[in-house]
Amino acid sequence: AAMTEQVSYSGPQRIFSGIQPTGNLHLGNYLGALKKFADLQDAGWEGIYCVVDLHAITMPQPKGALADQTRQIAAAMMAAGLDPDTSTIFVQSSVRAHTELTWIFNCVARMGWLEKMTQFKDKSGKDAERASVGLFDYPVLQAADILVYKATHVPVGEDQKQHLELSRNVAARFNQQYDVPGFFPLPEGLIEGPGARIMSLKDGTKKMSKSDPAETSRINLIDDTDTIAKKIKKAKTDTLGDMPETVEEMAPRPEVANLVGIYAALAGMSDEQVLAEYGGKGFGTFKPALAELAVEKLSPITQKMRQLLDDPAEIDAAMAKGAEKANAVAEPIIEEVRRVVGFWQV
Ligand code: AQP
Repeated sequence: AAMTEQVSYSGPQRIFSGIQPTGNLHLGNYLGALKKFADLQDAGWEGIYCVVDLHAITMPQPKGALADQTRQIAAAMMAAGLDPDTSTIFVQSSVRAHTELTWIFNCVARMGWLEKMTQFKDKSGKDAERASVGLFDYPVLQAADILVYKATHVPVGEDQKQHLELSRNVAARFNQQYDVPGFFPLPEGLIEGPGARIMSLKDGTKKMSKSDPAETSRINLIDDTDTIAKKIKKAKTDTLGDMPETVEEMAPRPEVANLVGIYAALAGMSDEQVLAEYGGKGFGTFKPALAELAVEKLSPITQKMRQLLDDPAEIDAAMAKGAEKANAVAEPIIEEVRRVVGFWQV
């Protein structure tokens, strides 16, 4: 279980979150992360949003692709509604404090904590001996990302719950080990809500993921209207008949629950409300309605993304400004950390 503390952090509330520049963004990334970021910004939260390219290199990336992939994620963040003047949007590798704090946290985190991480087990597969040390250390870098800004809240999808708990443990242990109660906040997830766990369109028990080899398992943000409609039409359901009438009836039907959840998240409705409208109807009615809704919600974002990428000067200027703003927050904090650790002061 995550540690708790006697003295709690009393600094300002602040959000941090990141997205890796690896492959195409999908509906899960949008609903679990991007859409939440924009909603939180609009609700008045101070937010720091990062394209985490240091995380991306924990797995091999195609030669020369990293900068373009980074620009795509930056474009997606902006297209989803993050405003570089209101929020801080930047590229992780342009703020050196992330890597410096990672090293210090490497000496705070315990091997046993990292060995429990299921994402490492999943991603390293059967050949864990050949995985990069970086992949193993990924959650420590993530803790540094959050805490180098003393961020208190982290909007992410449910797959990141375990990593977030590790961040809390690192923060608590640092505070304890260096006898600085309340120095780092113990960051809390903002995970709940529709869209926290979007599943594969082909298997309702597996999360929708960039790395799934089956293209039809996910809806990409850059998919055109026809492709989105086709993928939804072909999405797996089951042989248990028409749409369920209640949430209880839906419980043993993971594929159906996923489609209803997607509808709910896109429409800003609850599952109950979706079932009140579509319960008892056939999938021949529900799927086209879902496809239409997905296109309606995603196409303005896709369009804006394409427009930004056609003339990347705006993105690049935003990232430069974001790096400056992020550095301005991180530098004084890493300075404090150096003092707390007791390094030589020049
Ligand atoms: N299926 C999902 N449902 C809800 N949220 C999701 N996220 C990812 N998948 C889902 C959230 O998206 C954010 C960005 O995550 P990332 O950049 O770490 O992307 P990822 O985890 O590499 O994306 P994938 O598709 O999950 O990649 P692979 O295939 O590598 O596993 C995070 O907030 C994440 O929770």
